[in-house]
Amino acid sequence: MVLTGAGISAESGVPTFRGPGGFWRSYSPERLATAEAFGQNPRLVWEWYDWRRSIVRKAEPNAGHRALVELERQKTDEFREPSRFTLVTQNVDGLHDRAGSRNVLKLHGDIWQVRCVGCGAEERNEQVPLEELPPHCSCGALLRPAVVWFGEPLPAAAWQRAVEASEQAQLFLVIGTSAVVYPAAGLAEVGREAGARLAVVNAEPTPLDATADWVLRGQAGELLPRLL
Ligand code: BV8
Ligand code: ZN
Repeated sequence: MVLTGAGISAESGVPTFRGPGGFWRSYSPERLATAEAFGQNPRLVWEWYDWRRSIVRKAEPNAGHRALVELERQKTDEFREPSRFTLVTQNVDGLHDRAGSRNVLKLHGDIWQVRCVGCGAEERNEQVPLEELPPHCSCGALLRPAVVWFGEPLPAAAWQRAVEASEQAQLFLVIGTSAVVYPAAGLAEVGREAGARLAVVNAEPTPLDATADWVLRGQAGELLPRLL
């Protein structure tokens, strides 16, 4: 079981949330990644996502993403049961998929998906920059990014599968996350209670370090290939 956060995409040039480059203009993600902010000012929120989409579009998966693809291939071939390896991410950048990871569980949605606030239609939108800001659905209503904002529930199916994988894990690998956002960060506790060993790979200390069996301090792009 692997849980990743923004740190695994940092070496691809994608800003993390809470790091030095994490803020945008004078707003914090916690202020912009909310339904309230979108309701008040959909244009401003979409300007933020348009900017992030333009950065993600230029980003390439890094050695950390690729090491997880190789780990998945080994685990899957070795046991010939795909369920022996589960990759869960809090990231919305889609870099795990572009690196070649299969069935990535996206707990916080996908920056390349949009959803109509009126009719609920969901579709892929890869326009960079967006042709219309904010974009509208063919039904006339506003489109929103199909990501999970603060105060919103996580997608039930992905969450359920992430909990099941955590309960069955022998090894729980947490990579590149400050582990402050719940319920995602709580998966490590689910794993430990079910008997998993916990390894944290992160550039800075996290609240999980105290209960981890191993803490690897450094850059995921450097440590994961060595770990592999
Ligand atoms: C929910 C999508 C309920 C949008 C995101 C008070 C106490 C506890 C909890 C709460 C509280 N008040 C509110 C809550 C709940 C809240 C929460 O946890 N808040 C936190 C901030 C306190 N959670 C929610 O609201 C969740 N929903 O609870 O709903 C509910 C239930 C039922 C019905 C209705 C409602 C929803 C949370 C999801 C929010 N959406 N993103 C978008 O991306 O635009 S969260 C956002 O944070 C991203 O998804 C991101 O992935 C996530 C976590 O951040 P990280 O990935 O960890 O990134 P960060 O920058 O923090 O850290 C990066 C780390 O990498 C650092 O440690 C750094 O050192 C390290 N690093 C950097 N470079 C490298 C590296 N490591 C290795 N190598 C490197 N090169
Ligand atoms: Zn619509």
